[in-house]
Amino acid sequence: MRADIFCRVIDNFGDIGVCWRLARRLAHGRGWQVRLWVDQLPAFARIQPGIAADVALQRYAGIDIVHWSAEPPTLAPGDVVIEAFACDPPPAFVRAMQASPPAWINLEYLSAEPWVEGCHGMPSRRPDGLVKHFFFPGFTPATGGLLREPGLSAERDEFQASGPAREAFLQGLGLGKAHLDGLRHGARLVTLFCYPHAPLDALAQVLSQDRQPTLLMAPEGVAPGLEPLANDALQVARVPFVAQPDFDRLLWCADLNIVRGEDSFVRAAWAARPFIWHIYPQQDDAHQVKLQAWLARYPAPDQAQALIRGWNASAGASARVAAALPAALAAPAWAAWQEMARAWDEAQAARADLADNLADFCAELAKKR
Ligand code: TRH
Repeated sequence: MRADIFCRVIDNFGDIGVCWRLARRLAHGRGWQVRLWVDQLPAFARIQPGIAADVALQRYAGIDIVHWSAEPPTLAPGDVVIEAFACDPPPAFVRAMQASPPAWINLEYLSAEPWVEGCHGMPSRRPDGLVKHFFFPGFTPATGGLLREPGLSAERDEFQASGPAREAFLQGLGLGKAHLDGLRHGARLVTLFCYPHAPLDALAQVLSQDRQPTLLMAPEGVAPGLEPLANDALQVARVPFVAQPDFDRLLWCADLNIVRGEDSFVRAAWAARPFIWHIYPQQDDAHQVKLQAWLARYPAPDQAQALIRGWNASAGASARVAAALPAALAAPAWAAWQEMARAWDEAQAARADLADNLADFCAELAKKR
């Protein structure tokens, strides 16, 4: 199969993050020839060292990468066209699709809302006769599933079982001796990848007064106001932006991950450790519905649910986090949350992943053509 994946970067790194993972899964897992069209290469280069931010055509990890500029190159469509998040491939490319219509997929945003099941896989015929199919990621068998590499659980479990592997990895990220010593002596490791409106004051207030010390690791440029909030009990360390596999490993290292968007959220689930989701804010609080839908499928203890709701509250987030965080980190909630995170990962890992589901779906469409 030859596939074209189209990615328009709306904001931050999630759009390209999802597309890049999907491209690798289809190319490396299914042997597809993948061409990834990206409009903003600098965002791509942040999460994948080695990507040139100013090149029209390049090849990386066996995948062709096309700069989707105002005047994109003329290339014949493959057997499958995947547009991420309704990004509308270039009109000339769509016209060229008429000659031999490919399987055309609109990969939607992830949501746990029940209506997704009814819309997953639905066709939509256009006036020009081309048919687009909606493909919805999701948490249930009636959806397209979630991106997850085969062998992930085994690799993660081996890594998490090895103290020296964690230490060597963190050292490689630039963590100094004092911080590594702190972790060796029982400091809690928390990663923080959040949006600018996160209730950091409350997070810092609780952690800096806790009996167990914390090392808070945040990527460069995220939550720039953290450092002044540190004290003996709450240490702050910066990590550079790293490629996705290392970002995943960082999440595997932590006791608690604070993540955001869509892709880091899924990867925190795959760390099989407790995490707080900072959901991407939408107009009119539409994200709150998505958050509730996910929490209904994430059976964390009440204290953890209260914390996640508080973290995302449109008003009074700091007070709610200050009240909820100590309870979520204390017994018995913390142990229950840890156990639940492992069980939730295991349950999701038992399902086929999004790339396999999508490849099978496209193969079925191809048969019908
Ligand atoms: O960056 P995000 O906030 O992105 C998105 C987009 O803004 C999008 O428009 C919006 O609709 C969506 O959120 C909900 O969050 P996300 O999805 O978690 O993407 C971050 C990506 O960056 C993810 O693929 C992991 C990657 N990453 C690295 O590879 N290395 C790193 O060091 C870091 C910090 C992140």
